Amino acid sequence: MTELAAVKAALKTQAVETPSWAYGNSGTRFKVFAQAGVPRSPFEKLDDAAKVHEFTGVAPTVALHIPWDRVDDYAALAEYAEKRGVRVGAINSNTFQDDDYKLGSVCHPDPAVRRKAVGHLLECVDIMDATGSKDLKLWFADGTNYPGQDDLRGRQDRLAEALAEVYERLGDDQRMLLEYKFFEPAFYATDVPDWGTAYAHCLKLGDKAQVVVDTGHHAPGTNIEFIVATLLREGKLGGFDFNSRFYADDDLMVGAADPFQLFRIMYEVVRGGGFSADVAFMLDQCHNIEAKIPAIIRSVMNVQEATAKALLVDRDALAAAQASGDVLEANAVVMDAYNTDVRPLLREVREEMGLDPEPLKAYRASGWAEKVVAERVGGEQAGWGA
Ligand code: PSV
Ligand code: MN
Ligand code: MN
Repeated sequence: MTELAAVKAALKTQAVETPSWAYGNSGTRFKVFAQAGVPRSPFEKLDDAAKVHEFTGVAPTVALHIPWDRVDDYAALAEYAEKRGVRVGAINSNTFQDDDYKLGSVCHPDPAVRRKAVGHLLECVDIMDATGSKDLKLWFADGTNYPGQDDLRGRQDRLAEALAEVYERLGDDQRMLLEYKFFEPAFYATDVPDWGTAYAHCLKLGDKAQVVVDTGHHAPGTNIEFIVATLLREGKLGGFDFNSRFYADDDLMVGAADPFQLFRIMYEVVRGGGFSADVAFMLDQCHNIEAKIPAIIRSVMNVQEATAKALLVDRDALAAAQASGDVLEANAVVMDAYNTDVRPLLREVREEMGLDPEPLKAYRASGWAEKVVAERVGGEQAGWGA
């Protein structure tokens, strides 16, 4: 295989998971601008996700969020997805929306609240069993607002105990993906604030526990690719929640704010063998003012473009420059790849996959947006507050 053929082959195998909550209405705490035609049920979210896969060819799975995507029959939901050419991806738990969770969930001082939270996580594993999902994605809003509010170490002990119970319940081919976030909603101390804390818990739990890197969950200036390289080196990178941030956890389209950062991250993934390993490339975004399906298609394309550029880095030339201490040349090799216009290459890849080379144009011409606006009246509010 020529090198370009290998790059194309890799791009064809890439899979980007889209989040069910990105298809519904969402907003900030100030206002939700409702859009016409948004899904009214988890089934309709899958219909929209199937469209993204139809036009991109690389978005075959959809992450669910419980209870936002609660249904009576999860096996039927999975079957519905499969009939539309997609599958259920990660099951995202939600231990942050009930009044009971004011002081936390699995770290709460009251054992009764902890039990309720663990019960929810175990229910999520039941849903994984019913849908064939392989990943349980855990993000905890747990933390404290004031020094002295609770015992920092005690909360870590409670977290470890809860995680261990859920870990025991996982099947052989199921994983637990632990997500960290440096602040919010708690402001003084967050119980899983960084990759180190997530890593320490996952290490103790075992091979089926891995860390999720949500690109929006870091302080400004954080070198995320270093974290990616380190986790991959340790075999503990479970996946990504991709999105973009300008200020905090903005959940904007991945690759919009800083496409160079996304490229640097994808280079470390390629370099670390994560591209062919079980690293899940998930989106965790909300589309508050832009049309949702086109924004998700655009996001998938942004991931593809960053990946293509990462695959194009001339690693032999880079290694030679690094070994000889040629700082400028090493940087030039990386920048050459980043500055390559990979859009023609991706158009070719799509044509070879039997797709329209222009997914956004093809989606717009398909009439799907007009059809759902006409058919779906009274969309549900997905995401926060659903
Ligand atoms: C909250 O910050 C958050 O965006 C996390 O990143 C989760 O992955 C997501 O919500 C869904 O629970
Ligand atoms: Mn996330
Ligand atoms: Mn987030």
